[in-house]
Amino acid sequence: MKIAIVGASGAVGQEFLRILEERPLPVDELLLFGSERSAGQTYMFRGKPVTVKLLRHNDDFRGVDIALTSAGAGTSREFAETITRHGTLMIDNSSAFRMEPDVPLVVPEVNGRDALDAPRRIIANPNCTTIQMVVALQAIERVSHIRRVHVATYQSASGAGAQAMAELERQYADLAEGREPKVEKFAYQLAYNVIPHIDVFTDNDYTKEEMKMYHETRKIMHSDIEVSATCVRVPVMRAHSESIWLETERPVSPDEARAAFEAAEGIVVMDDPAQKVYPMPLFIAGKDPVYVGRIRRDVTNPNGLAFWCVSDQIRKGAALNAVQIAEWLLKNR
Ligand code: 11C
Repeated sequence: MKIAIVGASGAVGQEFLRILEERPLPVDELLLFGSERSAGQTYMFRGKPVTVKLLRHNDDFRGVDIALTSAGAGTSREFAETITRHGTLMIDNSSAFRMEPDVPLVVPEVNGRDALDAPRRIIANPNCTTIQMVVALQAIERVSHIRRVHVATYQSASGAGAQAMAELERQYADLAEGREPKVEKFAYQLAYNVIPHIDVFTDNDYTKEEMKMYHETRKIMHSDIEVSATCVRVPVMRAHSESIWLETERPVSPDEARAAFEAAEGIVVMDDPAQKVYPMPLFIAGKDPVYVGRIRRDVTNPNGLAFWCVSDQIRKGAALNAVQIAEWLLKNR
C-alpha cells in the first residue's frame, strides 16, 4: 500500500507516523506532505528518512491508495479534489466534510460499515471529543436506547495542536520566572486556569465544538439522541476527559453498564473508587483505548447513568481512529 500523510509536521501528523510504525497496516511506501513551513523537513519511518513535500495542486497523489489528512479544514477543502481525483481514498481528520450526506463519518467500533459507502472517496474522522464519547455510548446503546446526554469536557492543550502545547509549557515557565505569559492559541492564559470556550460561539450560545458533539454523535450512531455539551480547555498536556450523564429508555444499572463497557471493543474499565482507581489524563496519554470509570446511577433520574471517560485524543481521538478506518476497510471490503 502506498500511504500519504498530509500535515505531516503537526501533532496529529507526527502521531500518524508513530501509529503506522506500530500497527499491522501494510505500508510499502510512505509519502509526507506539508505546508511551506514544513516542506523539506525529514522524519524517520521504519529506519529510513522521508522528506516532507510541499502540498501542491499536481499529480503527486496518483498511485496513492490512502491519504491521511490533518492539515485543517481549509486545506482539506482546497485539496480534496487534487487528492482524490486518481482514486486515492482520503481519510480526513478535519471538520470540512463531516456533516456532508455523501461523506461517511466513521468510528470503526460504532459504524465501521458506513466506511463502505464513500462515493466521493472521502471518509471523515470525527472530532476527538465525539470519538471517545460515542465509543462509550454505543456500549450502553446496545443495552437500552439512549435518549439524551449531558456532557462536560476537560480538553487538553494538545487538542489545539503542537504550538498550543508549547504555549502552555511556556506559560508555566514564564510565570515561574516572573515574566508575563504570552497568550496566542487560547482565549486566555491557560496555565493555572480553565477556559469554557473551545472554537467559536454559535447563534444558540453553544460553541461550535459543543455543537459538533451534538450533530456528529447523531450521524455516527444513526440516532435521535440529544447531546448538550459544555466544552472546557484545561491545563493538561494530552488526553481529553469527559463527565457524561445519560438517560436511557429503560433504567440501566451500574452493574449492567459495567458489563456492557467491559464487553465493548476499544474500552477499558478502570472503576474501583475505594482503591482510588479511575482514569486520569496524565496516565492515559499515549494509550489507545477509551477508558471509563466512576460508573454510577444518576441520583436525579431513575433512567440516568453517570460516568467519567478519558482517552488520548491525538491517538483514538484523531490519528489512531483514522488508521483504524483504513484497517477496517482492508479487513471488510
Ligand atoms: C480541540 N477538539 O480539542 C478540538 C480539536 O474539529 O477536529 C479538533 C477540532 C476538530 O480543540
